[in-house]
Amino acid sequence: MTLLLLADPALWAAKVATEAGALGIAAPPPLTDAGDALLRLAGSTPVSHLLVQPDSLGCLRDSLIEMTAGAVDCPARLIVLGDPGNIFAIPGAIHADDAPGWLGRAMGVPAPPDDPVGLDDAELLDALAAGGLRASYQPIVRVGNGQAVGLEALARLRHPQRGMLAPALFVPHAEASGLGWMLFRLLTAIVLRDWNAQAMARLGLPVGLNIAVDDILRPDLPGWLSAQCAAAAMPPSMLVLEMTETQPVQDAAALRMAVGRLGALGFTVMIDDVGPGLRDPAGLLDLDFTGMKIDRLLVNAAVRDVDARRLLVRLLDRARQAGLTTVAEGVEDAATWDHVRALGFDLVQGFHASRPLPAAAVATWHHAWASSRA
Ligand code: G
Ligand code: MN
Repeated sequence: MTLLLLADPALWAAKVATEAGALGIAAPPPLTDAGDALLRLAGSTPVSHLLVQPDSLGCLRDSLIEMTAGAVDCPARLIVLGDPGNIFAIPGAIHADDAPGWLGRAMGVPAPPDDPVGLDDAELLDALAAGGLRASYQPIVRVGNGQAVGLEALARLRHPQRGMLAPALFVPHAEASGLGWMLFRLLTAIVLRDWNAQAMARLGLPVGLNIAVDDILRPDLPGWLSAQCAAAAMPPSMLVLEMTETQPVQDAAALRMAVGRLGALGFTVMIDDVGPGLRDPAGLLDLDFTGMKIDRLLVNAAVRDVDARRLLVRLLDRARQAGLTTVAEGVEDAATWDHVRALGFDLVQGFHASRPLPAAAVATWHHAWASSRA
């Protein structure tokens, strides 16, 4: 149980310490501000509960509510201190009462059940119609010096009863029933809007979108993407397509043409989720991809396991020979970071740098991360 306290210490520190003490939990030292809370939630050490006084949330209010709306990006739940009246009601949060024992009661409120059942077409369309599709942005940083060099947009879907859902619960089904291209276009529109409305354009951070092989092969993709970027005043070089080989590539010549065409228009195309399951590393790496992202399971296995490390080193060598930028995914701690740096990776992504963030929180993370490394 790791608690955080974001509230006026004069009002809350002693009360919270008494309640925590009765539960045998260490009293959380008050955070300095909402930015501090955001960084703690974004870090790899899991936080169980964030205790907040609503007026301490400041301009990060929506981001902190979104990050705690479901366990997809971070496990923390929000406990709202003080007056449980309607004015400060935060949807999805736990509102503490003020009778002795309130902390134990608030922490005892069960989380929504983690239902592994995916959405069918009708449920997906309902959630989309309700405006539930959004993107979380996970920073990608240079392993040598920690510089932030980009973001990956990860699809999330807010479900009216089940909270925020991970893509595994709706993307595979959508793709199987022919809704994958629609979902890709909707998410692209959200990312382009976020890129301009939030700080990403100003920070000059390219953003990655996941795309299925079927969609990368579509003849209308390059024109559609170019038009969208032009309308959003986003240079194509700021858009990275991350292609996952979920189906074996049937037509390597067609894929070569498609990747070449996107590259000629200025888009970056990476090969994503590379791991033991990749069917034909040599064949794919001969195409005009600009980078290769190694799956987090392989990255973490390689820390402990000799065979996994051998495979990883072989893939890295091939990628380097092909001139590809290499990204290690799922780097959760300093030891793994050091390991992938020693292996020669260019970039890393994972909880050690940051968990996926709401768009409105990227600038706060970027500023704090840069200052902590200065
Ligand atoms: O398995 P796959 O690579 O598809 O998982 C992607 C998901 O993994 C993302 O939705 C993201 O939330 C999560 N993720 C990102 N970085 C890390 C990390 O460092 N550790 C773990 N366990 N999950 C991560
Ligand atoms: Mn990806």
